[in-house]
Amino acid sequence: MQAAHARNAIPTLGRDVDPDALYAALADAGCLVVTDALPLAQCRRIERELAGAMDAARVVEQDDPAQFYAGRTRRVTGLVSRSETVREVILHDVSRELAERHLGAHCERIQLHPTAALSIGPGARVQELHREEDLFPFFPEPRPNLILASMWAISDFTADNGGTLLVPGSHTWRGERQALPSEVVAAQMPAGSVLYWLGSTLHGGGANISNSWRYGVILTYSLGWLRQEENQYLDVPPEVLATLTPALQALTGHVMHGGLGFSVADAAAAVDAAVDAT
Ligand SMILES: O=C(O)CCC(=O)C(=O)O
Repeated sequence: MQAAHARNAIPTLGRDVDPDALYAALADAGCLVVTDALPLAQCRRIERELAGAMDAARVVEQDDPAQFYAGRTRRVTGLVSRSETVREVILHDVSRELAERHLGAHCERIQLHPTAALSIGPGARVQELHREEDLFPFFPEPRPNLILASMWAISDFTADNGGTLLVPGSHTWRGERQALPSEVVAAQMPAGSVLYWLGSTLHGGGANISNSWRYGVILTYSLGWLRQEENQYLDVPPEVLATLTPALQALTGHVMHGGLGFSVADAAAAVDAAVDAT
């Protein structure tokens, strides 16, 4: 009875909890909320830094149910180049601790996968449940650990305003098993919290039946030798790359992974040297 209850809930822990205990909860349920991870002042700074891009984002008013992305949503990618505060959040201690535990044994270094600000507006429908690792169908199931996703709550997330839907426990499912409605749980968390889920966990954006926009920032990490979902080589051009710390330069993937990724470009060579020196 207790196990069934645990499977139907997203574990929620504070950021002062020991990283091993955080990862144990994440690995067990396939998802985890960590509260009080980001001061509200930083949430507001992210909003300000991305306001121009979010205002300019195209909002599809006429929803097409066949589309992966629901209408009445705003999506802005390329966040490393757009927001200094997002750069800090990418390097957040808790994310790095969890990503190292989930991915570190299978690569020389982890990397950033996609970055996006996702805002779900009033009237938006639910998104189809999916797994981040669906982009890598070439691995037989069960797939190795490939991806860790995080969703930072910039506004409060509720069951009514499009809080991300998760299927706790679905990271252990095989084949075509579909989630029953009773197995789907909305992440409800105050602004400043962060939701983590594994690449094998079913999830999707929730429907927004409220009057306000839900605002989240998704930052995903993957094994350092996988093709990144977002093309960071183009989205972080050399002039931006030169302004990043070595740790962030390494995360964007502009550093060789073993023998992979050599280049004649001065910028890439300088980054390799800077990272080697740390
Ligand atoms: O917006 C969300 O809560 C989830 C978004 C998502 O999973 C996606 O866009 O692939």
